[in-house]
Amino acid sequence: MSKIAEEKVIKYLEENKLDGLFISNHTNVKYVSSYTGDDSFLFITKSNKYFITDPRYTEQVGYECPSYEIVEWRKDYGSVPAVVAGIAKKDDLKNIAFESEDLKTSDYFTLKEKSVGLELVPIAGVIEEFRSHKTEQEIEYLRASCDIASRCYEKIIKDIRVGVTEKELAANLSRYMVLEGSDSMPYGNILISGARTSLLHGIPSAKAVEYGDFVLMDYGCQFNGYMSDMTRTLVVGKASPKQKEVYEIEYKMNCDAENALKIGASSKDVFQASKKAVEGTEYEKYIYTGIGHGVGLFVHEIPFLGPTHEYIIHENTVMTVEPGIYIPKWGGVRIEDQLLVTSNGTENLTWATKELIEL
Ligand SMILES: [Mn+2]
Repeated sequence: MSKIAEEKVIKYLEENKLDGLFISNHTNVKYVSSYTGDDSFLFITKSNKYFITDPRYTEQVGYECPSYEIVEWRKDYGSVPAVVAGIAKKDDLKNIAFESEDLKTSDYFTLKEKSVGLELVPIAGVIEEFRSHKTEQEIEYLRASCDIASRCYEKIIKDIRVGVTEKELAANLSRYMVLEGSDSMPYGNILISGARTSLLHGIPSAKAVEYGDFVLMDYGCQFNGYMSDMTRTLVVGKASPKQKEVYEIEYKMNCDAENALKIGASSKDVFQASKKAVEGTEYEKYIYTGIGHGVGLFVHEIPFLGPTHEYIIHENTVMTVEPGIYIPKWGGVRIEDQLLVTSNGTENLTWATKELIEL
């Protein structure tokens, strides 16, 4: 990835007559350099590539990013923006771009103060757009990440029973993903039950699972940094008629949206398709409009699906489709798959069953 990503950055600099790009967004740092650590920055100029970090990471950067010149910001400059200003002066740069949606305001002011005469050009969404075109290797990692998450659905189901708490189940789920091959730390999982399932991003609690509860699991892991994100909802015991009805509508919403996801479709098209099954029912008022997002080195990235987004879906993007129905104080159902958009439709990377399971 990094080679392709770097080439795209260099080409962007040339095309836009920029002398350099200061990359502060952590996911963009990872994407461009293949670095796996934290707290680091890139400064790519027309003649050099600087990796700005501190002694906690210098050895690791030497292994992971050997083509970069490492700059320890504490040692010679005192702050990260001071490094950028100093290098710009040393290398005689006239203008540099920075990530305006990411750079801290205080860092921006420091950079401005220390780089008199240097033009600072705000850019946004540029590397994010590069990231939405997945390479073969990225797709392979995303597929592996989804495989792990799907395998763990089969495992966690066996642990779900009356009396076990949401936290216990969430801990088991994380453990299973590590044992199945995910990177060491899966990100925070949503595992909630009963009426709490209407909380879109509820946090696992000490509540014990009860007979008749929905259990909603929205989770995923990383494989070589690449993320999976899936949701399944099941019923502990026999589903009530209302649970069945809501599940069926939601299931249809999920399938309709996935069928609408294809090259050339807009975010709005997919959203409209997702609504068809719920329109005119009493549950229409309980949907949420954010129904999907790209996934890669970060869990929520472009393109986003919803009525206010302008994205057009293209080939080799990997994204989730996750409409849901959330009824306050009663419960919610969400089914989320992660799909690869291909030249002949989509491939669902989340192969865990989405038929209603009654445990
Ligand atoms: Mn999601």
